[in-house]
Amino acid sequence: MKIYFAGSIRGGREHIEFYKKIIDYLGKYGEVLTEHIADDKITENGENKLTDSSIFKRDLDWLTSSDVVVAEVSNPSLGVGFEIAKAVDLKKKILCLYKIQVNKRLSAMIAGCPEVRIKEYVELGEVMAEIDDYMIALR
Ligand code: 6K6
Repeated sequence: MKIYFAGSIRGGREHIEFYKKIIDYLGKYGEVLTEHIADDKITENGENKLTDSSIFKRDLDWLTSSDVVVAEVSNPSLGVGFEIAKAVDLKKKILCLYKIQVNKRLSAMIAGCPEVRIKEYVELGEVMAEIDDYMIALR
């Protein structure tokens, strides 16, 4: 199974530790095409070797070839929102993971999207259990 993991980069990197653990766990179910999302060297305003247009093309090719999209949406990110909308158009299976935070709420355009499965969580153990249920149901 090819898994496209989406997580905030220029939107902010404060949840990167969650991205690492989720990507590791997803490895149980298939190939994660976008492991670099959890790379500490990719900072929100750091230099990138690739141009923006080559990142856009490469990521859309990966998204198109994926079987399932898992997005960590705790941090608002234009790129992740775009990828989710594109995944909906491409009729991908989509699981969104949102860490419950004081005085914050997930965008209604994600929370209200009928094609997206949303899991709101407090602890990572809940995420792992959700991934197990979701991935086993896809088999
Ligand atoms: C390095 C430093 C700044 O930017 C970079 C390299 N940028 C990216 N590399 C790989 N994927 C990217 C990059 N920028 C955006 N993406 C894609 O959009 C990823 O697949 C993420 O899921 C999503 C993040 O979007 P933003 O808007 O938070 O950057």
